Amino acid sequence: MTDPAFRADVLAGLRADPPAIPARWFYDRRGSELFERITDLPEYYPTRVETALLAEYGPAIAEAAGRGRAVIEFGSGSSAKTPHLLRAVAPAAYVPIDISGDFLRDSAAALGRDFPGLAVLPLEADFTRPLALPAEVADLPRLGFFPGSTIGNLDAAAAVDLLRAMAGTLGDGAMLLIGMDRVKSPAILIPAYDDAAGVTAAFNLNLLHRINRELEADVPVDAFAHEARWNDAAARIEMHLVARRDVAFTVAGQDFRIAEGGGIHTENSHKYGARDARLLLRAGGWTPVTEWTDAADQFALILAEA
Ligand code: AVJ
Repeated sequence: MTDPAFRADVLAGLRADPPAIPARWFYDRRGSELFERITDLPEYYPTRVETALLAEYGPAIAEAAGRGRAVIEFGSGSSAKTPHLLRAVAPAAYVPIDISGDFLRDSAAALGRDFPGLAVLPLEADFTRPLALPAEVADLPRLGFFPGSTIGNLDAAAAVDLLRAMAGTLGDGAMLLIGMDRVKSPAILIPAYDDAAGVTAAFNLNLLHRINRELEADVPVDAFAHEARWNDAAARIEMHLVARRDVAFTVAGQDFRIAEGGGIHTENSHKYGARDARLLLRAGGWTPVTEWTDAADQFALILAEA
C-alpha cells in the first residue's frame, strides 16, 4: 500500500520551502477517476480540442508519419484519443507504456477488443528513462505518441531530459507526435483548472486524502482550499492547496505546520507558444516536421523526427 517513493516525496516536499509535492502523485485510483471527469468538463478544453485534432487530422498525420510503424504511447492510453490515431496510422503494433499497471492493462484490453488484428503489447515501466521495447517491435520503425500536454508538468530542464529519454527509447528513424497546450488568456486557463463543479478542487484535495490513506497521516483536509494561479513569467498554471487557517498535522510520525495563507504547491502545467514548443523539442533531440492546431490555436499536435 505504501509506496516508499510516495512517502519520501511527500516528507521531503512538506519540508521544502515553499512546500511542494510532485504532480505525479495525484493519480491513485480515485485521482485517476477524478482526472477522467476533468477531461469531460466544459471548462477543460485540452482533451476535447486534442481529440478533435486527432480525429480531423489523423489521415494527414498518417501521411506525414507513414503507415505501419509501431506506435509507442507514453502514459496510460487514454480511452478517447488513441483510437483516432490507431485507425489512421494502422500500426503494425501498439505499445502503451505506463507506471500504473492496473489502468494500463484495462485500457490495453479495451483497445485490443476494438482493434482485433492489432498486436497490443502493454509495458509497465517508468518512461522517464530510456527503456527496452518488446522484442516484437525490434525491427519496426517507431512512432512515439505523447498526448495530453503531459510534458507541461515538467520544467524546461526535466522536459528536455524526458524528450531525450524518449529519443533513446524509440531509436534511430523514429518520429514523435506530441500534444502541447498553447499559452492563452488566463480568462480561459483559470476556469480550466478551477471549474464551477469543483471537480479539479476535489482532484487537488484528493492528494491530501491519499496522504492520510497511505502514509499514517492526519492532515485536516477541510482546512485547505484549492487554488489555480497563472504564473505569467513562467508561462504556467500552478495548482496550490492553501491553508485557510494555521494547521498542524503528522505524516508518518513527522510533525508539520503550515500558517494560514501558506500552502502546498501541487502542480505546474506549462503552456507553450509556437516558437517555444519547437525550441523545446529541438533541445530534446527532435526536429519538428509538421504541426496541427485548432482554429483558435488553443492546442497543438506536433510531429517531430529524431
Ligand atoms: C494531465 C498534466 C496534462 O496539466 O492539464 C488537469 C493535469 N491538472 N487539471 C494538465 C490536470 C488539473 C493535466 N495533465
